[in-house]
Amino acid sequence: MEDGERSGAAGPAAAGGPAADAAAADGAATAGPVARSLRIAASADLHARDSRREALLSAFAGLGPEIDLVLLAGDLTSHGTPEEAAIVAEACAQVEAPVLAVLGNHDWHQDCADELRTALAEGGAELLDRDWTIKCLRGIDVGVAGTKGFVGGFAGSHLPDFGEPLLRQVYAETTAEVRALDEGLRAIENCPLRIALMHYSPAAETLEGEPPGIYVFLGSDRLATPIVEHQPDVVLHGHAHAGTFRGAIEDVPVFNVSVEVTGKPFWVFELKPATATASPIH
Ligand SMILES: [Mn+2]
Repeated sequence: MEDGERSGAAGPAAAGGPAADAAAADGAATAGPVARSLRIAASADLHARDSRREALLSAFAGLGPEIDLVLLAGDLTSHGTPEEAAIVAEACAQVEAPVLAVLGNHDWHQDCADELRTALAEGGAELLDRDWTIKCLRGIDVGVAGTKGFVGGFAGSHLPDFGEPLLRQVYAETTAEVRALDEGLRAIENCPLRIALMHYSPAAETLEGEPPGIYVFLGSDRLATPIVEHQPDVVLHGHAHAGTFRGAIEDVPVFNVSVEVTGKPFWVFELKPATATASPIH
C-alpha cells in the first residue's frame, strides 16, 4: 500500500484526514481550495476472452499519463475464468494510473472470485467487493466505494421480500449490497471526491433502451438509498448494454459506462473535487 492510501481493509478513514492531507500536498501549487480536475477513465462490460485480448491490450495501452484513475464497473470477463481475468490483468499492467474494479454477474459464472482477485492483482488492478478505498491522486484524496450490486427492480416492478426462501435469499443479497455501499460511502465521506462504482444499476433512467420486462434483473432502486443519503459526486455502473449513458439520482449524476453504451473502450470523465460536478469530456 502506498503512502496516502487507505482502504476498507485498513479501517475507516480518520475524520478530516483526507482533506487535510490533500491541502498539505497541493497547497503550495494552487491558489484556491479547488485543485485541478482529475481525469478518470471508466469502462464496463469489457468481457475479456482470448479473441478480445489484442483489442483490450490496445485499449488500455491508449490510456496516457493524463489519466489519473481507471475504474472498471464489472463484467471484466466473459465467463469468469482466471484465464480471462489474466487478460485484463495483462492490459492493466500497461497503465500507470491505479486501476479499481468491481465484479459483474459474468465474473461470478465460475464462482471463483478469489482467483479472479488474485489474477487481477498480478496486473496491479484492485478489486473492490463490498469495499472501499481512498487513493491520493495529484494531492487529492479520491474515495471509491465499490460493489457489484444486484437485482431487485424499480418502481412498479420490485422483487418482494416474500415467499420462497430462495427468493428471499435473492432479496437479502441485495440488502447486503446496499449495506456495503452505505458503509463504503460513509467511510469516504470526508474525501473531496467520492465515487460509487458498481455493476448493476441503481437507477432506472440509465436502463432506458432495455426491455422493461428485464429491468428487475438489471439493478435495483434499493441501491439508490445510500446514494441519496451520502450524495457521492458521481455513480458509475454497467451491465445494461442497451441502456442510456446519462441519468441521475436526485442531484447525483449516474453514468452507464458499458462499452456497448459509450461506443468506446473508455469514457474519460473530468471530475472537479469539492464542486460535485462531473463533466463527461469525451
Ligand atoms: Mn452484466
